[in-house]
Amino acid sequence: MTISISEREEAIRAEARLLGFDACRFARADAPWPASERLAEYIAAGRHGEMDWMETTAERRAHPTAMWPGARSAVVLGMNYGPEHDALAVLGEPDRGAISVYAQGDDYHELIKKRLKALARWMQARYGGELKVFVDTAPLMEKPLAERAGLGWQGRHTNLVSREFGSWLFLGSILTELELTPDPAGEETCGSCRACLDACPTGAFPAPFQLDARRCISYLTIELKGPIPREFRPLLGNRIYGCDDCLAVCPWNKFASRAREQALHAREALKAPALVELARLDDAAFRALFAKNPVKRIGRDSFVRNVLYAVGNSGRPALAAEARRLLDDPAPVVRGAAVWALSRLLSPAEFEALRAARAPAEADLAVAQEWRLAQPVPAL
Ligand code: B12
Repeated sequence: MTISISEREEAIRAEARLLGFDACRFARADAPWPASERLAEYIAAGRHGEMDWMETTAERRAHPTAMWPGARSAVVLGMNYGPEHDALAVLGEPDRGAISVYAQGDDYHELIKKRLKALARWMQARYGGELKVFVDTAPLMEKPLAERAGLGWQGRHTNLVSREFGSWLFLGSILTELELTPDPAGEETCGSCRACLDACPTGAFPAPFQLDARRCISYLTIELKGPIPREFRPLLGNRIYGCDDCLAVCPWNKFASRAREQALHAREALKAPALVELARLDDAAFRALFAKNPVKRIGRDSFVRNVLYAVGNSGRPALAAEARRLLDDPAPVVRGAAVWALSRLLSPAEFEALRAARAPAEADLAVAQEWRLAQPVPAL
């Protein structure tokens, strides 16, 4: 029996659906695209900040065939992670931390990779051909590939927007040697809307469709090691891991539904955790709270750093006791953030007394600098 081409594509789509994917479409992997040049410009302008891996993999990342010359087609998969609650509501609760929606459930990397591998095995057994699977961490530009396959289009916030799932869609891809029939590409349908650009608390979009990661709260709270530059700290508010502002205001979200995949639903403990509890996490408690969750990737010290900036922005003097205790933390990045938080919560007189008592004994240069530069603010 011969299988017609569209039967093959339809069978792959059906299998993807069974495996829990919400979208599955096909693109040519070997056609040229403008994304290569744009990636080069982005890196030349330094917009990747300290994500050195973007620079070191730039050549392979520029195009699917630069990474794997055998790639002919891409199967691009989407998984809906739409929240059931208003993602921005927690921003109005300054004594609680805002963890971005993508990180409130299980780690999507593990989940999607497992399913991509299952789909790849199924495809190989049926249709043969070499294939490779990708989700997030490999040097493949997933958003332009998803746009080409027609899952949606890259919106002004640079993420892929879907007519069905709004801005809440994870992406994963399988590259294959098979010649699959491509679907029509997505067409940009943002109209004159600039809600995402205006919503960004740090002005991270130098122009529509372009992001300067160095100003993006997602980059600052997740990717950046060491102290977050002082100018951004007040703008973080209570965002302690990632940021959803540009995604959450996208009007296309009105068509979105709650994630079908239960593992991606928000864990109760991560919807709006109290800062006072997060500031008390030691390494073991951190790993237990964030088991199988993306937050664990940044480690306890960077996380508590973020929590302390939120404590400093909380306007709650009662939280100063937590920051005071963390002045003795072994991690310099935590001690430095504790200094900043205290400069925002204590009265200027109290802070000056503390500075006089503690700063001279600080051996770490970066933390000593925090003591020097801290400017106590009277009351928020
Ligand atoms: C590096 C990275 C980041 C960095 C940089 C993000 C960025 N926009 O570059 C940081 C840490 C900031 C980040 C943050 C987030 N990320 Co991220 N990230 C990636 C990663 C690994 C690579 C992205 C990349 O290639 N950037 C390089 C630049 C050059 O690409 P670009 O922004 O797409 O640039 C395009 C536009 O600027 C456009 N362009 C440039 N000039 C012009 C001019 C015009 C006129 C036009 C029309 C277009 C245009 O062309 C460029 C090429 O396509 C991908 C996974 C992957 N392997 O692809 C995930 C990925 C993009 N991230 C993802 C997510 C979920 C997030 C966050 C939402 C997480 C969060 N809640 O905190 C935020 C969103 C922030 C934002 N608005 O982008 C998802 C996005 C899913 C989707 N629906 O799009 C991805 C695809 C991971 C996945 N597998 O699901 N991320």
